[in-house]
Amino acid sequence: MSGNTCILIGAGLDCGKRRRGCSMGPEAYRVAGLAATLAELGWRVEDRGDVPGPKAPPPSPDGQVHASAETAEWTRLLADAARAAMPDGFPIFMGGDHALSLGTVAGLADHAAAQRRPLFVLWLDAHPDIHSPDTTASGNLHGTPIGYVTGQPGFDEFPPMANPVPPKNICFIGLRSVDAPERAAIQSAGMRAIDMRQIDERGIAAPLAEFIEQVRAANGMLHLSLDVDFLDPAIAPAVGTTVPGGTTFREAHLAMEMLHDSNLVTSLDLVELNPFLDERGRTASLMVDLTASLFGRRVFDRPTRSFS
Ligand code: HAR
Ligand code: MN
Ligand code: MN
Ligand code: MN
Repeated sequence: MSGNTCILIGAGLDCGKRRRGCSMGPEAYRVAGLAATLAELGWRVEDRGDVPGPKAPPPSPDGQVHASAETAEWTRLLADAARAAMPDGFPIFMGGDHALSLGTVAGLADHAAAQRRPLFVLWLDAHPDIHSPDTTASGNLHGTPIGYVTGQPGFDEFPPMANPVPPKNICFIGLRSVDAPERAAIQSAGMRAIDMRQIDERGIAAPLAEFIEQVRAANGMLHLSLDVDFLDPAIAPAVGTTVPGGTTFREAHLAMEMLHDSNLVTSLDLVELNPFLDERGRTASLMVDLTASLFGRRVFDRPTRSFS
């Protein structure tokens, strides 16, 4: 992990879908002790508070695509926040629903381009979120960030993506709910897409190690976008879109531990936590514990080994 300062940025946007509650996410992470947990691991922690959303959320007639003007404004604000934070440390964007990644990844891509380094994105999620406003059937923009950041058409209301992320630099892990246009997009672009069957057959370590080696070989910066529904709903109930058959407690921690050891991750989104749906804070606490593994919590030090 690079540097020794992490920057907490609350981004309680709740407009990427219709069921509300993700606006409470940033506060839930604070209550669950994210800052103290990172400080115990030796990190300097700076909490920049919450990005205020659009001042007067532009009214969106509830048509086919939900709240697109408001989401576009959040995209601008979060891209600015990401560009501003990167020179100062490791930003952790506390969501908020997954529509926040339209902004964070756009800003991170600008930063990486200025550093002349490629940006890679690891998308831990039941869903690939690769729709565009033209292909979405639900009209929920939290299903579109990968479409936006790879430069797909249809995002006319949004800031133009100055530095699109090449599809080959993206890796999905945990997929188990994929719509037909999404499957076509992933296959035609030849993207790395690890579904739950592959995890069942190979474990999570081998495919993750392959992606880590790709990032390392390219001297890339690596953004991790962690959707609560990557986890099995039995251990992480606080999410609007539960999909059975998700990753286990240890699969998720192992992924975080390997990513820590890789020393390649430079930024993190924590998304889709809906505290209104939680059970005594257990999902928020699990997300904090996974973040702790990413930032170096371990049982014992061990020699580096390869998983492939
Ligand atoms: N693919 C479906 C849609 O477009 C479901 C998207 C759900 N997205 C999330 N984020 N929960 O991963 O509506
Ligand atoms: Mn700054
Ligand atoms: Mn998602
Ligand atoms: Mn999801």
